[in-house]
Amino acid sequence: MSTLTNLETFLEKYPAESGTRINYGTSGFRHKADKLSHIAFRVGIFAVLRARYKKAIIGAIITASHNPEEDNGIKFIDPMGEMLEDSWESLVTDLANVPDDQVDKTVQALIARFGIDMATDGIVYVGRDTRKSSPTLCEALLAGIKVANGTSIDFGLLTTPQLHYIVRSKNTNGQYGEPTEDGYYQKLSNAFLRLNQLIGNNPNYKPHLVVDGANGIGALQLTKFSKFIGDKLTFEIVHEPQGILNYQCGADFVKVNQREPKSIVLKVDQRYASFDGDADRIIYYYKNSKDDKFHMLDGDKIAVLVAKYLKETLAAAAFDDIAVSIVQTAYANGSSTIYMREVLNMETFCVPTGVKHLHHKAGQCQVGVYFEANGHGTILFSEDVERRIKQSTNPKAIQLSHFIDLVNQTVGDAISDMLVVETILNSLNITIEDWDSLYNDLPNRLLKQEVVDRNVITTTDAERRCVLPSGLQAAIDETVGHFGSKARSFVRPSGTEDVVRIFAEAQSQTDADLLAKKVANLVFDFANGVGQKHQL
Ligand code: G16
Repeated sequence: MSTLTNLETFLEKYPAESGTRINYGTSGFRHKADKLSHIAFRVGIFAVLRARYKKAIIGAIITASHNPEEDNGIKFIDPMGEMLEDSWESLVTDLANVPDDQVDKTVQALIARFGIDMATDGIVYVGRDTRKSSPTLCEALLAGIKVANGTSIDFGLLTTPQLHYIVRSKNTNGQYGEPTEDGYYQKLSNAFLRLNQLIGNNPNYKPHLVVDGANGIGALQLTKFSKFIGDKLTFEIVHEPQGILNYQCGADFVKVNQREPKSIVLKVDQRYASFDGDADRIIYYYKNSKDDKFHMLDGDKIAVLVAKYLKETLAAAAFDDIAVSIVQTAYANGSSTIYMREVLNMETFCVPTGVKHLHHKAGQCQVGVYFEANGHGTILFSEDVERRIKQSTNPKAIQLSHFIDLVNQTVGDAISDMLVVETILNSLNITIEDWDSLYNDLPNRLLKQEVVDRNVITTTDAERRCVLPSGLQAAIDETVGHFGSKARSFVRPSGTEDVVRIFAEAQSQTDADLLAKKVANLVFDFANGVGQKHQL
């Protein structure tokens, strides 16, 4: 007998489309929004099973983050605010893609396999970004939760990291923080104000920042947050209420195009930051007074700044034995890795793209700093390190203790990361130009290539080598060989967009651009490219 209520009615309302298989990718389900209603409905059912299985609250956020406005997506948040456990990704992919007449059977099989007690609570916390399609998908998700006889709490508009924070806070009975949106602002603002009071106002640091919220949720939530810190840090928030999400603005636009958002005119002596569509990434930039040009400080530069600060502050607090390690992906700029290893003397790790991989590795370190080059990252403190720091009465340890509270340890968080960067610039008494000059990025270029089926490309070695189609890696190696010893390039199928990504790094920007185009053309040839090849 089915344990679901009114399933047939809702299957009629949210029928599956045949032919389009949608996988749980780098960051949940992502696709054109009009293809996702039945997925959202089934995700609702699945979330209740997951909550019952874990005997804890589960989160489900509706967002496609950096993707264009017409896309949308749904991602789970596990009880401690972490990403959905790997082995359950394929289970939800199956449920999302079976024909309508097999939904019940698939759900009953999951219940039996995991011994899920359908009589217990199945509570799901729900949030969404500002996309026009989000309310409709949210309705489908809530319907799924109801069909599985679960309980939903709909928090409405939230940044993705806010929902991660709320889920963890609730599941730790408030130990991590108060499990509300206001609780989030309270926790971060208290930590920020206390820490900066201890640091004081250093002369080279100006507490004002221009923030581009990608025309999305980040701008709305930062406006609310700013009231909690008053004039201790002021913002000019760039947000066009009628503007298109992520269009010619936002962290991904800035990172990929290596330029400021179209609506911003850069001024010297001013710091700028861009969030992405759900405010889990941040990129800094400014106009350099010496060359009058745009300069970008991406996730790698943020990781270096954080690592340098932590290393120095831990030493000053007499915690020399606590190691800070850094987790990056293949996209990390070669110069950043050299700086981390050779100047900061830190251990670095390279893992596949996707916050879940970085988070997992960083969780094995005493202090794990992880940032993707695209500005997605955070800092994890092991329980033991956190306990030692919080117990110490050393003045620097007290600062570190507030610093820990400033970090959203559940996931990368643009608002929290911004407060971390601002605090460190103040603490080190440096300008953004000083920060930028810690090391020089190797010129690089990111491209996308459309192909008939991106899954024909498979990779190994943390995505740095391509396994299939056969012959592609050898052709990439041969091409890279013509660009000097510092050159490298790799390709990988995106987990969030229907494209293959191409990364190239070389001694000069001209070389990096040319290498990327050549490798994109190889992808076109070996993997059934769509559209036009690059003119060389
Ligand atoms: C998501 C993931 C990131 C990843 C990015 C791009 O970011 O959380 O870890 O770097 O997608 O992934 P891919 O290259 O596979 O498309 P976001 O900000 O879109 O959620």
